[in-house]
Amino acid sequence: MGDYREMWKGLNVDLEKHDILCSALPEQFGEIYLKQENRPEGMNYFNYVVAEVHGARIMELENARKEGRKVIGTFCVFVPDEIILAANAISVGLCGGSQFWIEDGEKVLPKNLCPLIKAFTGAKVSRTCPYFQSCDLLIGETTCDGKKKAWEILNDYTPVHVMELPQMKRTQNYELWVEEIKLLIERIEELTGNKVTVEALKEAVIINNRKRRALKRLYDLRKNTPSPISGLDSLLISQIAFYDDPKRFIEKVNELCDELEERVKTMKPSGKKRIMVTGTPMALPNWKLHSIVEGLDAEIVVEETCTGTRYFENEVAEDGETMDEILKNLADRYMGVNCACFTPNEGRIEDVLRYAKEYNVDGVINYNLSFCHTYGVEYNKVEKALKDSNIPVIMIETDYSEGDTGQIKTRVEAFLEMI
Ligand code: BJ8
Repeated sequence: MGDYREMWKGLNVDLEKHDILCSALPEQFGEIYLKQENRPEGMNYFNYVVAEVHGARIMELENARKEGRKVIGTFCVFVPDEIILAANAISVGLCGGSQFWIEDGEKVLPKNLCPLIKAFTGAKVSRTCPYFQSCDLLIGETTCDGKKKAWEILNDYTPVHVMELPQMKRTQNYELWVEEIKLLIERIEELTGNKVTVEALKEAVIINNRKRRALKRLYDLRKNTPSPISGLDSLLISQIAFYDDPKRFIEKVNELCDELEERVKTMKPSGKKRIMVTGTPMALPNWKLHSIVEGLDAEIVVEETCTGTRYFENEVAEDGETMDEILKNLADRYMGVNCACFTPNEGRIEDVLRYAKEYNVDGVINYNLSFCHTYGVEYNKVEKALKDSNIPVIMIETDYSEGDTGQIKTRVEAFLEMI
């Protein structure tokens, strides 16, 4: 990592604390990622992105800000990146996947709350995440209760614009979402001083669709037996998708896919159990479940999560010619995301069953972050649907701490033996 201390200082990062955070990551990454055997060459770019996670990309954001561009932080796949891009601003998905931030999060939030919320709040409160420190605006959403209320606290530290996400999918809910997108446009136009034009929005739709297509191509390659890429590596790519430069990211994912296409021609069956993970997202650097599972005789071949299929499935229709048409196309695509905060949410059950078949999985791990009630309650339906289709499933509920790693390993081991 280059010397970025001056830059971090300028961003009001707590340098001392940040040093502690930065010292842990290379070792963790080395242990989990670099020790994997036979990784594709194309992963070198993504290794570099992680090595420079608080360096080169932050420097790019800094340079863009010096040129007058704005940086906008998001937390949910419902926030339409197209609007941010069309206003010539930069969107960064803010990670909340580290145990490091929990302690500071718990200073302002209850302990019995989802670790993702505690971690991102802790990252801001402790001033140890240069992405947070680079943001000119955060965009929250009314998804789960914990996030909804956390915005009020984050707003004490930095401006937050909250989008009201409907929780049902009736006609009036689609209409409300279009109105919310319009309000977002107003807020972002005001912040950036740029007009979101039809032309810019059309272009942004195309770029974001290309990104979705690249990820879909990667995931489709994982349908091969064996998968030409580990679940760990695929997860890392999904996590990086949230904050990397979109055009470069598309190029690098496609390069990697070219390589993987060659690989599948010569790969021999490994006999490893094929696993689908479904449930709550895994924000960077949460690699806990994947490293446990892939440390055993199994490969994760698909994630039905927001750091997986929910991020890239379904494109925005590109036939919109007027602002109203494009906004309708955006609303249709985003309202097609099947998050457990919706009721009913039958679409997610259909997705889980479809992926189980498409990716030819031997079993499913339902991953639930502690205290996530929407996904926790929805497990009842997921389990029933999978059992009715004779697909084995287990529920793993956990947080970011390492305390239960041994116990999870034992449970997954027993599950793999059984399936
Ligand atoms: S679209 S999954 S990114 S809300 S924060 S709901 S884990 S208790 S992240 Fe999400 Fe958008 Fe839905 Fe996806 Fe549960 Fe935690 Fe809430 Fe969470």
